[in-house]
Formats: sequence, structure tokens, C-alpha cells
Amino acid sequence: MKTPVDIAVTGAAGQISYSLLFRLAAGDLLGPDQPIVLRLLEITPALEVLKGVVMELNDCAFPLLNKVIITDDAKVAFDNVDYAFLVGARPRKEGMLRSDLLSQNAEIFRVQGKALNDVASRKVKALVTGNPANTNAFLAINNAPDLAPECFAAMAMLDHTRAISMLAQKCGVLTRDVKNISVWGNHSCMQYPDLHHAWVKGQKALSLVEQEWFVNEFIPTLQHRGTQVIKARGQSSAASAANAAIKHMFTWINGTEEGDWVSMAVPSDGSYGIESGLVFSFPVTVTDGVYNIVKGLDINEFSLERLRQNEAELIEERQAVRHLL
Ligand code: NAX
Repeated sequence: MKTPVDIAVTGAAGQISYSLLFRLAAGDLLGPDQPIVLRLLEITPALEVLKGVVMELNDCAFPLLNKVIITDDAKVAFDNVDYAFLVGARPRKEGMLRSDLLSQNAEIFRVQGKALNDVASRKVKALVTGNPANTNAFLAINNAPDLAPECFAAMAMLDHTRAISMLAQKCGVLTRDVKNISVWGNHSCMQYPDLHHAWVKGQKALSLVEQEWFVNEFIPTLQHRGTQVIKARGQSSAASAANAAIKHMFTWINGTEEGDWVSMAVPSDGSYGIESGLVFSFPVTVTDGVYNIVKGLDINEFSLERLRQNEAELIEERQAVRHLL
């Protein structure tokens, strides 16, 4: 048997983790011959609930799950980890201003960025899911000066898989027939799901759907998909978010498929005129465990305007958390 790999998950007693942990323990990320140790971080009041989740994990008798560590100390959770799923964040409560939500979550990611900087493996892959995901990742990066910014990414994969599914349904094809979808920008209602470069069974997506559908249905439906799920389910997306987190990390480890790409929110290198350092969702390819922003795509006026709007929103979010940089 191989040496166990340590995986940290924060917000481990929450809804997304209730799906994520079981899939990790079943081998969905690292495969059927790689034992793992789960290092689970929660706030102190949630540790009792987390104990219940650990009981259930143990009750599954997963052959790959060597050990589960639970803690309320980020340095214990991140000790020498290669993979960190940063899921935990504070939900928005009624009456709470967006700026309060930003500051409270920013504080969490400031602390966790520092802890990763101090104790994680130097090649850690840290995926931020907790919202506002892009700005939280920006905070973590800026509080982890000894780690390469490329150790971090924020999750746009749920937006990406939602876009694939919606286009596949519209065209009456399977999701695997859809390639090169891009979701640009912020994981917010501003996000820009883009079909200009997408293909469906070898045909240009925009030659198969009407422009009207793309602009007035595809884009707004995806921008508000999370709200629709909450309306229907009474709770926010959980299993699909866990699936997206695994797909993001799996792709980051194993690479993108030849001729295709995925959407990941990563530190901008100035591509497409987006301010360097902002954590912005781009189409990326992954080779040898390293993501690369897809360069040189033609961006028309329509798309450029949406990229700019996302950049402006992220600059505004950054402004709200400046004091924590
Ligand atoms: P839950 O509220 O069910 O769980 C969050 C958990 O995080 C709680 O158990 C809480 O105690 C814990 N937590 C809070 N502060 C913490 C800290 N400092 N350290 C460790 N744990 C902490 O939320 P859930 O539905 O699991 O969603 C988690 C986050 O994912 C939310 O911020 C949510 O908005 C975000 N999402 C992001 C998505 C994305 O695509 N990027 C999609 C799904 C989801 O909405």
C-alpha cells in the first residue's frame, strides 16, 4: 500500500462537506489504491456535530480511510497537507450587509492563509470554495508570502459544469459532447458564462443556438442558478458543489483533456487586460499539476464588457477587505 496522503477540509460539519468527505474517503479524488488521512477543521461550537459526521465516516469502513483528525486549530488541520479544501465560511444572515459578510469571511481566510503559509506542504493545492470565493482566495494568497500564488485557486467549477449541462440539454446531446465552455470572472451573479469558443460535437456552439437564447436565457439562468436551487431545495447547492470541488482538484492534479479546458478562478497574470493578482475565473489548461490561463482567445465587445464588469466587482470587493492584506 502507498503512503497515506493528508487532505484538509475546512467547514467539515457543513452541508457541502457532508457530501465531499464521503467521496474523498471513497477514493474519488486520488483513486482506489491511495490511502488518505482526513484533517477536518471546524469552529469550536461545531465540533460536536463534526463528531457525528466522523462516526458516520467510520461506520462506512472505507478501506482507504486510514485516519480522521478533527480540530479547531488551522495549524493542526493544515500540517504538511498537499491538498486543502477551504469550504468553511460564514453564511450571510438576514440584515447583514455584503461588506460585513466580506470582512467576516476575509478574516477567516487571512488566518487560514497564514496557517497554510506556516505549516502546509510547499506544493500544497488549496482550493477556496467558501464565499466570496475569489476574494477569499485573494486574501489567503496575500497572507501566504512563502507559498507561490499558484498554490491557490477559487472554485468556478460548479458554474462551469452548470454551463456544460445547460448547453448539452439545449442541444440534445450528452455533456461529454460539449467542449471549451468558459466561465469568466467572479463567482457571483456577475459571472460571464461564454459560448463564443465552445463546441458541441465538433460544431460551434453559437451556430447551434440563437443569440437571443445565449444572451437572455443562458447567461442569466447560470448567473442565478444558485438562487434557484435554494428556492427549490430550501438550502444551497451541496452535492453538486462537492462534486465540483472534487472535479476541480482532480483536474488540477491530473490535467485537462486534450483539446478541452476548464474554468478556474486563479491569480490573473494580466491576460485579457485583467488586473494582475486579482483572482479571476479564466479558461485554463492544466499540465503536470500546474494551471495555465488559455491565451489569445478572440474577445469581442460583448464579452469584453462583461469581463470588465467582473474585474470592477472584484476590485470593489478587494477594497472592502484592504485592511486585512
Ligand atoms: P454550511 O453553512 O452548511 O457550512 C459551513 C461550515 O463552515 C459550518 O459548519 C461552519 O461552522 C464552518 N465554518 C465557519 N467558519 C469557519 C472557520 N473559521 N473555520 C472552519 N470552519 C468554519 O455551508 P455550505 O453549504 O457547506 O457552504 C460552504 C461555503 O461554500 C459557503 O460559503 C457557500 O456560500 C459556498 N459555496 C460556494 C460555491 C462555489 O461555487 N464557489 C457553491 C456552493 C456554495 O454556495
